[in-house]
Amino acid sequence: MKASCRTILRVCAVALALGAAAGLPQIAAAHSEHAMKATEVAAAGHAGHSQPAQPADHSKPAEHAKHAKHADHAKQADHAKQADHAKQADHAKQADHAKQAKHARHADHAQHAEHARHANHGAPGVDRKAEDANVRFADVPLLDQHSRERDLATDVVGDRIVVMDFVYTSCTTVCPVVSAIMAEVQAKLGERVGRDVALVSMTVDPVRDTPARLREYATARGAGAGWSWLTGSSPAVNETLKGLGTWTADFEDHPVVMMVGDGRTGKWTRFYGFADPATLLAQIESLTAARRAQVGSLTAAHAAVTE
Ligand SMILES: [Cu+2]
Repeated sequence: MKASCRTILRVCAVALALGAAAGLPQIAAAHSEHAMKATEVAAAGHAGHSQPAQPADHSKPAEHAKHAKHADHAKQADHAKQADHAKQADHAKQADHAKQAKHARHADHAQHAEHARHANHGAPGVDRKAEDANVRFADVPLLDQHSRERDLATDVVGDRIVVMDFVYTSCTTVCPVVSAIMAEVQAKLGERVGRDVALVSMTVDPVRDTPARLREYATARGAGAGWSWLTGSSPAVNETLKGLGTWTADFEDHPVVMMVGDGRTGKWTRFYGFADPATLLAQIESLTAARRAQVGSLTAAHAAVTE
């Protein structure tokens, strides 16, 4: 994940600052180290300032020199202020990325859920980074982690509720976090996985991600039977990704996106960034409730007809 890794690393500094603001101890420690350095620099500056740079005779040129110095200081202060503003603007712009970087730095399984929750400030089900998605299932054969040929629309999705992510196994930054989110969703759903809910991980790197490689990756992440890992020929995978609206020219710069949808109703939602597992579960619950309401109204209609 070269390009996006670079992006992620570039914003690590921002993540540090945000971490300090959030009170994360180790990040705050790093931050205070910066503060110490700043103090040292300031002290050095003051030391320079108090050095007997001014001649003792208070001649006019010396006064000018003093003024010039003060003007310089003022300029520097201004610069410092502006730099701060620029930094803050940057922070605002890259806040999302910074969050992602923070997550990537804490790919640890146990910490993960907590961090995923930090990524979304809203209550479960309220995610500003969610949007309705128009989904088209490409009519191409895919392969799952057991090398079985699968049709995404009929074999994998069918009439199930589906949670889908987009990963590649050699990604060391973002994808492990996404997979951990999926693993938590799997754990929370329990026996529903493989029954009315399907979990799907689509590779974005079909060249390297063979079924065997996906199987190994899936096993390492505790993927159960209801969690499909899909690859295929490059054209097939690319067509599939384009249909789902998640294709990028450079797969290493793939967006961090997960989808939740209902194969029965065709209602799909995209979640950008590291989705809170609770948000994904809330979406599944909402789709499940909509199904129940549908069944309820059909039953009522049937009762009315047969009355
Ligand atoms: Cu990745």
